[in-house]
Amino acid sequence: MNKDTFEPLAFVQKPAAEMIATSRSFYEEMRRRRSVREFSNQPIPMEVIENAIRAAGSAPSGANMQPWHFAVVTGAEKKQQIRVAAEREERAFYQKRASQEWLDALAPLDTNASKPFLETAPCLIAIFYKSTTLTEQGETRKNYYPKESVGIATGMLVTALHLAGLVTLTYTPSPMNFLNELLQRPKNEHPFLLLVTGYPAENAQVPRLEKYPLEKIATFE
Ligand code: IYR
Repeated sequence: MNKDTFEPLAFVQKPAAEMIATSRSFYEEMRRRRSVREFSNQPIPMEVIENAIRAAGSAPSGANMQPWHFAVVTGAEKKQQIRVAAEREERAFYQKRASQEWLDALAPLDTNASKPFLETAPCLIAIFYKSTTLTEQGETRKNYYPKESVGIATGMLVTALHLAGLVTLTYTPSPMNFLNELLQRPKNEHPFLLLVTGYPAENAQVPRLEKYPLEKIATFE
């Protein structure tokens, strides 16, 4: 490859033993991550959020279009507005939209339409995927695989925040187009997920649950 749009890859191969140890300890750390619904109101260092979003922004994306926007909300008034709008949708969800099958699947989580964590948690990160991007020249450019790309970036964000010592909840009120209006995001941006971020409340409880073992989620041949 000899194109002037290329540069050498910076890559240092590690010994296999180190790779195995690193992958093992990464797994041991990641399996400690839990979705948390009881938050402390303790503020968090904003630099952690900034760095975690930088890490998310390094994710691979379709044709490197980077079709994401992260709207960070820490203000009490905005968090309250988000809670009010989200709880309105949640009431409709629990009272009529959700099928009995869906409600049964959620039963072990003991969730309901009340979402106090949207105000208690110090930081809400509203993640949007962009179906198109408005270029500096004012042209509309199509993005490729925006949802897949933002899904990967979101996974990296969740991972970065966990490794930094914070807890998160991947929260998806449905529908959540109220986020466009409340956060003044343009129509080409579509809400993907609300990442609730902070420290856990003292004595926070989480559902007892198990993750499938390797044999159940992977095949090797
Ligand atoms: N959004 C609702 C319901 C809900 C849906 C799923 I899928 C979950 O994994 C958990 C909850 C709520 O947050 O209560």
